[in-house]
Amino acid sequence: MVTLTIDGQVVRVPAGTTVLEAAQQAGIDIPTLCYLKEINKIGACRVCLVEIKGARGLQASCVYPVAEGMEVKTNTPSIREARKAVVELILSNHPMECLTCNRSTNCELQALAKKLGIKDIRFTGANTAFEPDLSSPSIERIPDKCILCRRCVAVCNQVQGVGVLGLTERGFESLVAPPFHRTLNEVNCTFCGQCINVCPVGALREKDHTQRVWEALNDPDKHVIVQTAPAVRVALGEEFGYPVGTSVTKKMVAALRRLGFDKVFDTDFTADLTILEEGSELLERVKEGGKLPLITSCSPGWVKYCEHHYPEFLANLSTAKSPQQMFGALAKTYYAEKADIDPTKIFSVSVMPCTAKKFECGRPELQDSGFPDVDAVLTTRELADMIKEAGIDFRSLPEEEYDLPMGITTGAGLIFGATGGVMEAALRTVYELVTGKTLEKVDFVAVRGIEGIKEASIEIPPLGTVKVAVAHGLNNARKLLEKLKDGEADYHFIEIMACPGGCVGGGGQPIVSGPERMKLGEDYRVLRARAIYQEDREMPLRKSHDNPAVKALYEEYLGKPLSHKSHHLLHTHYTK
Ligand code: HC1
Repeated sequence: MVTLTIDGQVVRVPAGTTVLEAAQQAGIDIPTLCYLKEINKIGACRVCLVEIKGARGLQASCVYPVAEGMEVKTNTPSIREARKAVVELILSNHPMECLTCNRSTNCELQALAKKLGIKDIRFTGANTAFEPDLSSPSIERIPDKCILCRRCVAVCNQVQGVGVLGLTERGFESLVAPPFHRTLNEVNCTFCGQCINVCPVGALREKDHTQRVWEALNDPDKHVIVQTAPAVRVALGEEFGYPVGTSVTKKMVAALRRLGFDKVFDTDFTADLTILEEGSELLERVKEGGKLPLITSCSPGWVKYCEHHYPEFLANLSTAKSPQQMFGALAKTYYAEKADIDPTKIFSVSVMPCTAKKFECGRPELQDSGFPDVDAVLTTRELADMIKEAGIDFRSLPEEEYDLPMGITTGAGLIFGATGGVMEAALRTVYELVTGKTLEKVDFVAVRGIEGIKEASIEIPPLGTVKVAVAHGLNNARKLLEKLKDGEADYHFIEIMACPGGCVGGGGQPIVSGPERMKLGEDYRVLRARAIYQEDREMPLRKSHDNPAVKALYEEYLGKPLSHKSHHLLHTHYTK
């Protein structure tokens, strides 16, 4: 341990701790901008400057390690003046579009300017104008607003291992962009949106689908239905002041009705259906010597990563469509027939924690109803914007239930939203399908949690030992696939989710700012996942094959898992 003083307060921290982290542990607030806990520690923005006795000039506390006997000051007139000048310089080259910026009131630069008491800007920057990149179906880059903090570069390269963003050029021409000034659509971007989640300003944002949804809602000829993904319900509340990790499922349903949706359904219903199809596919491959390990394909960012970087594993991907797309395919077929509605009049919206879902819904492989299966994809943030725009007082809403039949779900469908959830849901079903026995302990805790790669073995007689693995975050996916390629691991079934933490950490979720991440005692994705598992525990049904609405769907419409009709509507093939 190392003992130092910060602002006269004695602090003891482990060796290797930075001055910023030590101050934080002592409850002393040092402002930051480029720093992002566990992701970006580069001392680039110079906002976290402090005075260290004996050191020359002011030092960036986010990269300065503590030392025995060190004396630190964090709040002197010269430190405050230096921080102010740093932020004024950034602002001198920043578009003053706060009134219309999508990050207004949720912008770390705006908050910092306020916190530092900046009322005038003494400097004039070049205000270099860059072309916005609106090319991708999921993510838009507005480089004029970029403050070169490089958080997005760190998350894209180190956390996701995708590496399509980097710093180019010099001086006022400096730019964070894909190589050779290509657009995001021209490079191997997976559209995971993790860059948006870490951007402190409005330089990265999702492709807006709110206008097309408003138009559909305002059209009396349209029957507008909505599905909500598992992870949305445990994060939406953050946009309305609830603590991270609060589940607002039933208020969300009420809000969607007040927005004017004709039916409010749940993606968890088709998550249950996915388990029936994917579980059956696993058993078929095991029995018939098909390609193993079977790898989940419900995360579109992962599928795109696989196509770009590991096409040799495409045959391992489950042919089962993602729950979003299964829902879309059924909305304009099964539901349209059941509700006696002309499918051309149905407008199908999904609310997703994910930006890549906007790309997924446009994939040509995923249009099997004869119409666009999903017409619009709102992120959790966009749904919150619409609720606010409609003047709905979210916190005062009553709790309401989903509509029938595609709102009937189980805990297994719900846990899809956290890393390991698809695997756990599959094991709950596969065990009972194979053994014919009731699974008494449904919690497979070995596949839960935030560890990057999780492995487990489960005895399923007469199949024997079933070996599974779970990876979340694309860098972890890469490590796992490399192990497979090197023959260092063998599994029957693998779950891969593109986003760290799984969908609870999706690129369309409410943004947890840098300062908030420091203040939260735990990883925000762990808190959201805990809310999911809590809700799962409280569900009357916790196994997908027990879902009565899924059983009815098979009886009335699909026949059985992997039937001809199931294959037509619910399965696809990804080929390179
Ligand atoms: Fe997900 Fe999925 S779990 S991919 O993370 O399989 O986005 O929540 O909707 O489709 O169900 C996302 C979440 C989501 C699908 C399901």
